[in-house]
Parts: sequence; structure tokens; C-alpha cells
Amino acid sequence: MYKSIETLLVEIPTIRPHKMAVATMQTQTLVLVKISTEDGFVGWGEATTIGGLGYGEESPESIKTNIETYFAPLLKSLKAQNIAQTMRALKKNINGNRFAKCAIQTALLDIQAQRLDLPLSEVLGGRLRDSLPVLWVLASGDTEKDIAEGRKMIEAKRHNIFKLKIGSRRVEEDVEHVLAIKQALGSDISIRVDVNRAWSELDAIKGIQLLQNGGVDLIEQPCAIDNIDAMQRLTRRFDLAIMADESLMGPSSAYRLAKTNAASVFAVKVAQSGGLIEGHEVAKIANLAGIDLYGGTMLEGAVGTIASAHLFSTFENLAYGTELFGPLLLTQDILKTPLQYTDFALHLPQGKGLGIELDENKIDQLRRA
Ligand code: MUC
Ligand code: MG
Repeated sequence: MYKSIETLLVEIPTIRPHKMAVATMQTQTLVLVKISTEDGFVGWGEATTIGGLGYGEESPESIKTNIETYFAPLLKSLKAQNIAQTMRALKKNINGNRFAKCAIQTALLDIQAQRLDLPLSEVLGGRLRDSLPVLWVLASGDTEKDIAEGRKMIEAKRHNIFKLKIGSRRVEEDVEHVLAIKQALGSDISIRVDVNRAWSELDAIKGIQLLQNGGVDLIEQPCAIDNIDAMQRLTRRFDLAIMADESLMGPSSAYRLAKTNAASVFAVKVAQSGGLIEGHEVAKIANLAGIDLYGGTMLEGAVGTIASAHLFSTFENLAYGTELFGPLLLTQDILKTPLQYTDFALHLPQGKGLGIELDENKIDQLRRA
């Protein structure tokens, strides 16, 4: 039985402005959910999003309000049930709200894994690897600063794959910026771009052709969320990988994108999918359709990042690695022992549940009053 369900908004400044076509972030608002059970277990989940309502349909404030008003009373009213029955009750009574559902489901799975004395990955089917490759996003908005940042990351053996955020300038300017970075960092370094849906189909044809000629490896979400036809035509037209991100909102959209050949790679995001279990289903659909996988982020802090890592560690095919760098973009850590990033990878903890220990005093200092 669930004793309490708390939702905390935790404000942490970023290490530098993070410029994307949808928003410029100077601070990230982590949305953390803490569930306590009558018999003494505590589980954590995360429902962080990007740029208020700039990225998704749920804002930090709406997630907190909806959890407190609708999810928490319902959860408390449920007699002892397993996670499947609990999630079924939530889905039956509450429409949409994928991020909130994800945070609740993550906390329940954390508790379940703790009860079983297993790492979360083992409850999700079992890990196939103990570490995951992690790229870095260069998004200062300035070409020279991005090159210097990229070189520093390679030297420190932290990242050797980079994603560049484009789409807010003219196509030619963006292409010039990307190719300057590609040239400066060298041919061994994989460069990808995320347009965050900013291009028309004609912009995309022009931009992708130039980027493909310049050796860029992957184009993420070039066109509007609903413009699946354009995504399909671009995937057919070009030889480089076209990845669906914002268009991928869980198993049913995964099915539609796969059926229409509208992407060659899926960016699996657990919150966008509606939960870890649904993220697993998205990956299964990709596998069956011959679509490659990439482990995405909503720039979550440690909780959402490590929950995603537990899931991604179970994927057989993770051809494009992950972008689980969220905590590294923040100026403060909320864990007693920070996540371990070395040798271009994030290393999974061995402990039970999420395998992390939150610093609740720190969280108290940083949370919104
Ligand atoms: C996105 O669209 O991919 C992930 C990494 C990053 O820098 O922004 C997010 C959102
Ligand atoms: Mg993206």
C-alpha cells in the first residue's frame, strides 16, 4: 500500500546556456517523484521535460498538479496490487500524461526491484551490458566555443560522439557551423545533428544533402512531429540515418512510424514513451521492423538518467549509443555518489533498484518553495 506520493520541482542551473531550436535552457527544472510504501520502501521516478511547454505537452507545473490532484489519491486508494494492475488502473482513469505516468511507474519499479534485491535492469528483462556509450551535445550556439568544448571532451575521454543542435538559423548558416566543427574534430569523430523539427521538407532536402556530403552521420527529427510523410520521403531519399525523436510518442506511434518506413533510427525516451515498460515495447517494435536504436534523454537528472540506463542496458541493438549526459549539463549533483562517466561511457551501478542514493538535504535546498 502506498503511504505518500510527493512531487518535487528542483531547479538547477546548467553549466552554460543550452541552445536548441525549441528553447534555450539556462536552468533545468527536475521533476522528481518519491513514493513511500506502508512497509518502508521508498522509490524514485523522474518526469523532467525541456523548456517548460516548449518541447512536450506536459510542463513541470502541470505534472506536479496532476500527480497531486489525480494520481496520488488514486494510488493511495488501491489495495495491494502489482505494477501491471496499478498501471492499468492509472491508465483507465487518467488520459495522456505520459511523463507523469513514467515517473510513477519508475518509482514503482524501483520499489519492486528493491523488494526483490535486484538491480532495476534485471526486473526489466536483464542487462546485456554494464556500460553505455554516451555522446555530448554541443549547443553553446557559437562554433569556436563548440569546437573547444568538443576537443576538451575528447581529451578527457568523456565523449567522442557529438550531436549539434541546429534549426534556429538559416539552413546554410547551420550547415557551415556543423561542417566547421566536423572538420575541426576530425574524421574519426561521429557528428550528428538534431533539427528539433524546425525544417520544412524543402529545407530538409537542401540541408541533409549538404550535411551528408560533409560526412555527418545522422539527422534527428528534421520536420514537424506530425509530418510523417516528409520523414518517410527523407528516409527513402538519403543514405544517412534519419532518426525520429519528437514524432515517437510511445508504442503506437512507434508502430505507425515503423509501418510507414518513416525513420531508420528510433530515439527511445522513457518519458516520451510513457514509461520504462513502454520504452521496452518501442524497442521491440524497432527490432521487428529492422530499425536501429538510440537511447535518448529529456535532459533528466540522475534519477531519469539511470532509470533509462537500466532500460537501455537490456536492448540487444543499441547501434547509435545513448545521450544519457543530463546530469553532466547541470552545475549541481543530487546524488551522494555521482553517476560514473569514464572512457566515453556511463557505467551502471550494481546495487538494488535504481542503484543510486539521493542527497535529500541537497534536494531540499534546491527545490522550489
Ligand atoms: C532532444 O530533442 O533530443 C536531448 C539532448 C539535448 O541536448 O536535448 C534533448 C532533446
Ligand atoms: Mg531530439
